[in-house]
Amino acid sequence: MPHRIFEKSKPNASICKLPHLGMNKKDFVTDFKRYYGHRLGRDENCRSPHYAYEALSMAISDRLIERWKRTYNTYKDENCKRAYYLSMEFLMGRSLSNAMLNLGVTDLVSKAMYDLGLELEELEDAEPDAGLGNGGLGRLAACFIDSCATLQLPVTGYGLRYEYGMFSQSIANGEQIENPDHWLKNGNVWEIERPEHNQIIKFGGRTESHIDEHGKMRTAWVDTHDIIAVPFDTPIPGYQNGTVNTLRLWKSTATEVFDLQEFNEGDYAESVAAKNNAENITMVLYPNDANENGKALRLQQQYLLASASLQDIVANWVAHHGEDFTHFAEKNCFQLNDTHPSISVAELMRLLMDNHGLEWDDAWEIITKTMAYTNHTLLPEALERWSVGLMQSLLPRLMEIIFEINARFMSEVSARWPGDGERMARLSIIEEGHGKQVRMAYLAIVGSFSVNGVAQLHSDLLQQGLFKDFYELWPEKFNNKTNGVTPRRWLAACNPELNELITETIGDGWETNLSQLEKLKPYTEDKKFRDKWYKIQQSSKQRLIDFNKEEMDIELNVDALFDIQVKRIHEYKRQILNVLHVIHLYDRIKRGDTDNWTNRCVLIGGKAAPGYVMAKKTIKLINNVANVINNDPAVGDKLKLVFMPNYRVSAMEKICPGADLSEQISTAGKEASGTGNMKFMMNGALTIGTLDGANIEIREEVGEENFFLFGLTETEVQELRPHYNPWGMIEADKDLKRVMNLLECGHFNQFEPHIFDDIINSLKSSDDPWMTIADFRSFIDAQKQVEIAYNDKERWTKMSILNCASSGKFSTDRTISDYNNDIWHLDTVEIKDN
Ligand code: 26Q
Repeated sequence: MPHRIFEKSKPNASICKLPHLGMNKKDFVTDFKRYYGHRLGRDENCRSPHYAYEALSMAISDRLIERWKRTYNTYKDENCKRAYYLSMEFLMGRSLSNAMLNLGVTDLVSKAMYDLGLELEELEDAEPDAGLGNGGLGRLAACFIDSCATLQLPVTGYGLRYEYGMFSQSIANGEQIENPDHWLKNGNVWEIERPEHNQIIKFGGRTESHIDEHGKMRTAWVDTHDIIAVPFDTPIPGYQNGTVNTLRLWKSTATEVFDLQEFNEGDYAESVAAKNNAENITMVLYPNDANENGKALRLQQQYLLASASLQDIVANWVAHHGEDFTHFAEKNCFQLNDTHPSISVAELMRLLMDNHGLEWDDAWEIITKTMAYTNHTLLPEALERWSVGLMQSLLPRLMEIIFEINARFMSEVSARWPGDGERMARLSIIEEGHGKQVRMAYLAIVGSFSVNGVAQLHSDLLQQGLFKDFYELWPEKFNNKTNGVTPRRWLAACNPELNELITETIGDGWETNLSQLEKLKPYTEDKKFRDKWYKIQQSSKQRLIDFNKEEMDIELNVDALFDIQVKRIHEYKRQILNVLHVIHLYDRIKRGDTDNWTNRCVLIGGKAAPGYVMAKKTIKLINNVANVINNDPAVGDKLKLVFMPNYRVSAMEKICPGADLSEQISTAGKEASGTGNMKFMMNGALTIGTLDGANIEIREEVGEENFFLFGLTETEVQELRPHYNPWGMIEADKDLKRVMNLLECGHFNQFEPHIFDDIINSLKSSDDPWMTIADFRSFIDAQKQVEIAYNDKERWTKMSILNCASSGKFSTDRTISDYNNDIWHLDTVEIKDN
């Protein structure tokens, strides 16, 4: 009876036994044609590169899936310890070129497509970005899982499958317009839906206590409104090593049971509305990257991620080990990407106690041996807080557990510091006051065995400031893990020409052992090598020029200094300081102060959170200043200012190879790490930067003579703050005074009176938290040094090579090795050919 095959308890392996898929040109051509013609039903009349992209991606994806199964089976057979990276954001960008690189087939596929009359780059550009993140934190998660697979570590990423990712940005009249990003509208060849692993997520309702058959007090969470979380898996290939790990993203849908219930009660409309509500949870990524906004939907998203992922992992444990959790903590580790998934601390308690019968102490021991928390911000206003009232109504059982965690924690504190009520109030997970709030960072710290910052300065400042009391209590929990970026995407794939030159010079191996780039250092003295390096930089600049011409129809000169600042728009990142410098250069041109002039193109890109008024005004200012400068015939090629719209992962892949100068100019002590700084450095750009975040470590690695430093240190910022007097500084600096005059007289907003008043006022305010004016003089002077260096082509090229050669530390392979050695303690797993 064939239809019963799938009901047999023993899985039928024979249906999966297949010969290995071929990895040569001919096999790719055959598969490509079959997908293109048969699966997608297209022919030679099809004018869109989209289907060719899809057909090729299917052929590539097949090869990944083959290795994916082998990896899955190997992990299962080895019963190895696993880690889980829990993150509300995975900013993956495009998959095709990365998959080909990691399978080692880029060149042969490129030739195969060429034989078919197709240009590989055109197909790659047809892929939409998976923009499931805001910026640094989301892209870090993507780089991390790439490195985990490359290091053959059994790590799974867990996140949300937003229907709409980060909005796409366009500019009208100089202002940001947000357009919804329906990235899934043409389907997604890289994912596999796995309804067999659906999880039920509870919301609302109330709790009920009862005594169980053993006389123990038990709590049940009842009368809940349930939704279903459906997992979609994406393969994450390591670099040419046979490992393919998993990124599992949850999508919310309505439960049939629930619908039926409401329907039976006659509330048809209610039931349809409830279904919509359930499907809404993973509809859209919240586009703010700093300020918490307290929206119920966001809390629902966070809980969905935590609950679905933990239930998935616990169910898998029970399937293999039964209800015995004695060894759970030896085999599992959770890394929390900021506080966003930190409700996990309470959710794992709930699952272990309410669903699996563990006692509080046993469950708590598991939590505090498996949870690890990474902080990504020093801005106190960005620390997540949720109102107790909201939590009680949405997640009543979780709120009870958090109260209990806090009560036990408070008694620990009072045992250590008897009678110190102020300290207790400072440390409490519950912030008392008008509306009680849950401090999510404190919940994460109390529940975790490890707390880390993302660059040395950031980790130090956390211990001295934001988390000082916790550091005093548990110094052993605190550690630093300096960020990195994956050199596969951010050098090997995005800069093929430099890739080739590096490999022909020092051999391969640097892709997975980036400190080997050091071997380039002697070649700074080799004129032939320098010429090649310079030529490649120039051709990357030309490609960036072409990209800009395509996207916004502006002509740039390849001989100009390409000065680039791309990142989210935020006051602390000080795009305005960059603009002040541009206005100063413009002023010099207009004054005729142009001896030894260096032509410069200043490119700025980034998205503003839709509700962040100052950030949106900054975009408008950049565009208005650009308009005046770029249309002034007296300026010509001497200076250009361009706002590049819709900055995203795939744009950065074209931008970072074409940069001469990388702008990392945040107020010292505000940027936790930065990762764009590392991408630029790896591609040979020089940095102008403050002593902030990972800039400090970049400068240490490359040497102070190869880094343009300016600005106050974090300590100096603190010392100056009480007497900060921007007005006095403006009066004392002729150049600054002229720049401020141009702004204030409305030179850049002639027909839009007062639109920049807020910006001007905040610059001139002694309370300006970002102290932009304080760093103006030092920034201008450092920019002067940049010009002197740039005018000496040989010197600049040497410095460029040294920046790339010194970037080894900033590979996420190093970062992930550090996480693994200090926190996760996973064994590497070779993949068997099973
Ligand atoms: C929180 C609550 C509600 C809605 C949104 C958020 C939210 C979302 C994203 C808060 C923060 C973020 C993202 C933060 C982020 O990207 N931080 C950056 O992390 C990088 C990786 O560690 C660092 O390099 C940057 O310095 C840091 O700014």
